[in-house]
Amino acid sequence: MSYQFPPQIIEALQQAKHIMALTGAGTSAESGVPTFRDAQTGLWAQYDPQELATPDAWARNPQLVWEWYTWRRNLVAEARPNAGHYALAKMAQHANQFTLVTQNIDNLHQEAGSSNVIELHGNLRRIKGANSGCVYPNWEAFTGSPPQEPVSGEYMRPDVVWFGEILPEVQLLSAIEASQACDVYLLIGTSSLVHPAASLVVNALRNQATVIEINPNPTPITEYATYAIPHPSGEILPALVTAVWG
Ligand code: BV8
Repeated sequence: MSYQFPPQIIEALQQAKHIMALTGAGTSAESGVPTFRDAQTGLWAQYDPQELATPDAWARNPQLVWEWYTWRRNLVAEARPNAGHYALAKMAQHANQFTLVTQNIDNLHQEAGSSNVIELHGNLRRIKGANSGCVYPNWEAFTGSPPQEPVSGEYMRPDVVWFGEILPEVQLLSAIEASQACDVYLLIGTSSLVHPAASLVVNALRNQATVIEINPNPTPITEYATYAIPHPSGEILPALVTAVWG
């Protein structure tokens, strides 16, 4: 990796009172999990994720949506955390205060050892009653496409936030609080196109926090970031943790 960290980045992280990290699908790209911007592969090439990840798609064709998520779950089940996930878990041990907020639903931060992960968009490992919202920790216990809750007969759905659905209140409020309190905001592997997650950085910018974007491609935030590091997070994050904390 040819990137040299400006000394100001090292200093900002060493002196940070509260580091917040917001991660997106790019953080899992090096684990082989396709991002939303990647073209869907194979069977799903003809579908647009933003069409399938919606209550309307579920109402129209719950079986298709369930099978799409089963395909994604199997894809994620084969994925392992990459060096970027492990680096964020390590950063949390060094930082005075560290808040990890993710838009991802692949559970890879938890598998890398991160705790207290704030999941803004849910988690593909869990399913919930489509009407009751009653959450079940694993979907293997159920059969059917989509499965039905044995007693009530209600359909089960993935415990994720679809487009047009409100985000879980506690998680969103925690993320907002951290974005307002942090003095370093890491924006990692996200196109910053999906709201309200994408607008959290505005709170950090408003408070003159040091905003560090890690993304090989430019985003709508790049020009406002204090530093933009155009490299993959799986490479940069371990190098950054070593450069800052040895
Ligand atoms: C809501 C779970 C309100 C499901 C997801 C305000 C302004 C504008 C629009 C809206 C707004 N408020 C609401 C909206 C509408 C909508 C929205 O934002 N639409 C966008 C498309 C314009 N938002 C919503 O609907 C949200 N709900 O606000 O409700 C409301 C109010 C009242 C009543 C009802 C509702 C809900 C949004 C959550 C949707 N669910 N996921 C599932 O996954 O199936 S979002 C989903 O897409 C992901 O979770 C993720 O968040 C998003 C994709 O974004 P990224 O993670 O950034 O991934 P992406 O592929 O886009 O980019 C990857 C990046 O990684 C790229 O930049 C790439 O360069 C980079 N990269 C690649 N490789 C690497 C890398 N970076 C580093 N290292 C690498 N190796």
